[in-house]
Amino acid sequence: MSALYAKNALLPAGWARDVLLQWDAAGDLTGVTSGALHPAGVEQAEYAIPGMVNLHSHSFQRALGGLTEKAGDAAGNVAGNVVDSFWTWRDLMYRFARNITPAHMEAIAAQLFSECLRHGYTSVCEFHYVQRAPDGAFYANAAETAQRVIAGAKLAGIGVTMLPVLYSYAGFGAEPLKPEQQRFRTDAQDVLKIIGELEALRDAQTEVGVAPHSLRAASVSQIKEVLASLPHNRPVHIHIAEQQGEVRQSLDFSARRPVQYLYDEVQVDSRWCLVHATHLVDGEVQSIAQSGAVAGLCPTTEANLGDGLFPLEPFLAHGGRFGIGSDSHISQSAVEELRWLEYGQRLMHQRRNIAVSPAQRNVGDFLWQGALQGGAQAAGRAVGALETGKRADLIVLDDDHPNLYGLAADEVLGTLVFSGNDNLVKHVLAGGQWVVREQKHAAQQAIAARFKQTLAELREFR
Ligand code: NGQ
Ligand code: ZN
Repeated sequence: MSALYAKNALLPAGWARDVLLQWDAAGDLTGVTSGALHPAGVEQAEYAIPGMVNLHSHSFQRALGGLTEKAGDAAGNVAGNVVDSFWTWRDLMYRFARNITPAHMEAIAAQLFSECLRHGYTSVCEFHYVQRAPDGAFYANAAETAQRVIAGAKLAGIGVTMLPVLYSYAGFGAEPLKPEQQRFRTDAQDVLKIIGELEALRDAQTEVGVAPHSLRAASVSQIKEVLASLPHNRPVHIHIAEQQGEVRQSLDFSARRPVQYLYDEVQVDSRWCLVHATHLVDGEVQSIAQSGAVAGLCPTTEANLGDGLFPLEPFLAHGGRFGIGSDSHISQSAVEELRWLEYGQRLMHQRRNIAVSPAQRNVGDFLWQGALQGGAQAAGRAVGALETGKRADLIVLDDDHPNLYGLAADEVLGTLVFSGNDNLVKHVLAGGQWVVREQKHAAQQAIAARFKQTLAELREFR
């Protein structure tokens, strides 16, 4: 039995004092007792909060971060007539994905996930679609690349929900895939086969769900085919309504906007995570909120790609559930996602303190707790709260840092999310293991060395 004694701990009902947290060898919390005495020999922390869930990741894109920030770089751009967009970024990303090997994917995932842990994420949902070899054939083992990403997660020590992607078309109406999308090609049976292969890897740190890539890349009948055979209660994630262009294509094809089309055709419930869901009309906001699905918001990537802003305020007013993801990984910080989520709303509405509820007026607390709940639901794992039976996933904040000096507990998350750029995540416990100590990941050097070697190999192709 292992334990931590927190002078202040963020529990589901809010901050509590003098909390004894205990967990077993399997990494599950076995006791969360507030108002406890400090047992001799038990490590003490000033502030402990639950580790965050990163509900949307394409881990390989970590190796592309920062390299797409030059105007007119993409195929099809004409000098002097440069319109860079989500779609031109996507061309660059496809080009980057061409040469990546399974070993690269593992090395990148390990690096990314170690960074995520250092910045407060203890779980990740991997939306995994580079599933074939560069020539478009499956590897001998169809689940090869998914297993490599899971191996990267194990090396880093993060909990993972692997979501093999259904990806058959280039656009609505079964438009044939482009040559550069052939590595991503799966049909419903392929995806079910991969999920079957991954079954043996499921454990307390590893869940497996599914992800129809988008309504562009997967048809409604395929989605139904997969869902009919998917084991019960597995998470289902989909990209939806990220770009205005996608909304127009959906209207042209189905006479409905993407979210409306999805809700008309498929029974969307609390297993679902709608990633981005940026461009919504009022009825769609209500549909998502009422269905219990999670809106998977990725503010830094959505800003980076020029998507738009999610209508958070009406969504919350309808009781909508949300979580955060780092998606393309131009940021690996939970703090940055939450800060941008709120700042996007302030800029849009020209007001302050928007992500709150009648019961929770502190923006930082509301965002952290909300993203924990939605993230845990989207991950389909017992995470996201310091309570008995949940995974022992927590962050000890750096109470030596001047930012946290002399704060009341209910000022801590506002400070964490909105003040400064130092990383206040000091120690991280994931699945009952101390994977980060004094801001250093346990395997940081070895993981980084392998990642740099991978970058050297991949950049030869640029
Ligand atoms: C992806 N990323 O699958 O990596 C997508 C771009 C697409 C984001 N949507 C590709 N951020 O949507 O077709
Ligand atoms: Zn995505």
